[in-house]
Amino acid sequence: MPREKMRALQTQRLIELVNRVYNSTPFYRRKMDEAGVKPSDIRSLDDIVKLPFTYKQDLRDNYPFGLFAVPMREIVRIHGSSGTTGKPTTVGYTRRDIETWSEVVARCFTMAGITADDTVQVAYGYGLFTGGLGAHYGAERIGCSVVPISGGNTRRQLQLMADFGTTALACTPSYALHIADSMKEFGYLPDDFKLKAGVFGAEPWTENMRKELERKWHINAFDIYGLSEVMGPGVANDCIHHNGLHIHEDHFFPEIVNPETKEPVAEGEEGELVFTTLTKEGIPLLRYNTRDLSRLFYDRCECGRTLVRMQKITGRSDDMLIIRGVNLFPSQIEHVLLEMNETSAHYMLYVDRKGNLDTLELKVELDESKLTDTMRDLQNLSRKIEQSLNSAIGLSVKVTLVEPKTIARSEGKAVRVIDRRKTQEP
Ligand code: DLL
Repeated sequence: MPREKMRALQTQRLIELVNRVYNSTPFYRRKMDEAGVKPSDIRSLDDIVKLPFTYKQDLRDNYPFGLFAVPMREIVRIHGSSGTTGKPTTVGYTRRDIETWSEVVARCFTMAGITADDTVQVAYGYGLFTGGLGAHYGAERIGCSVVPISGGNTRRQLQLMADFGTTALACTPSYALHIADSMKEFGYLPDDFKLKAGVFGAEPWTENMRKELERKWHINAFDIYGLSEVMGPGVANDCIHHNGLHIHEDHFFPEIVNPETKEPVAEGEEGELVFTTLTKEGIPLLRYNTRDLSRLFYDRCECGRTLVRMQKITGRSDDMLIIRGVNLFPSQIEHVLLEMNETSAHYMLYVDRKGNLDTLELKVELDESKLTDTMRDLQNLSRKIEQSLNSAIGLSVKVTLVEPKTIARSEGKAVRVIDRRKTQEP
């Protein structure tokens, strides 16, 4: 679609959206009234800057369904964030939202050269996480043979991949690397597989990691981006030129803003990626600030697509970590420790990548008043903390108890996380 035509479509959809949410969602009506903006003030795409931003915190504050814009009888699916500590975020889809979602994921897989002749193994987690079902519906929409194996059980992943002649793998890049590195252990060689494409996402990964995956699997590896609040996977994907990710901007209107001032940046400059969902019905979002850092490029891609491209995500403007595809804020760990009240609140979280899988180790200082001599007491306490963390954040964490005052105190902003994965990447 020529860019002018796209802008006209986006304008029409934006105007319709703003009127719709103002009249259907008290949250947006209040926010717009506070900002002194009426639906009639939005006449062109440039007027979007008049609208207030929406943040993850707004979804938490309105948990579970406060931002839904339709009655529950129109909601056919609910997804949510994995963490159970604090308030999770919940998103709802109407039947039409599921159709749009399938359509955009189908477009992503098509960019990766996937057709109805392909067998797609979906090794993203199925469940409240949007990865599994999102990829599933998109692949089915194309007419692929879909293998809904979900994440984990690496031996079985390899076995089915070989037996079924899987041609495309959809999972996180770190899991794809882990499966590749397990081939030898389970007696497989790359030639035992018919894999030709990988559609990897849900966590940041580098160009080097792409090369490594392509070399180990003999495939072309593609980057799929998305987030549950906006839809799930399928917001953007790169084409065979791997020159940024094409955003499905007829559904998700992107902006880049300065992380401090929240003002739009000049074209091509880095900043926070913001999306307005132009067509979503269940939980429409006005100017949702993802906190993901990227840049936008509007020039035409060699593939012929006119869709705007976003640079591969380079990081985040907040402290959210992504561990094996699970989003984790260090504050969730702190919350569990404080709630248990068995240790001090001084801790340090170490993130490592061992054999391509992320691992977490938490060092926590014992509380002076609760010092104990016996080894058994210490072991019981660390096990108890490990269990609480596991049920709260859905990730296993190795807990090591250390003596009081042994964790370095910081004089400025506390450093609570040491992410050693970056330096270990292939
Ligand atoms: O991770 C949706 C998804 C599933 C995308 C499967 C791709 C494939 P959330 O759990 O809500 O949703 O996490 C969203 O993950 O804000 C980014 O920080 C990060 N993220 C997702 N895809 C990429 C990617 C899903 N391709 C958060 N590159 C986002 C870098 C990514 N980061």
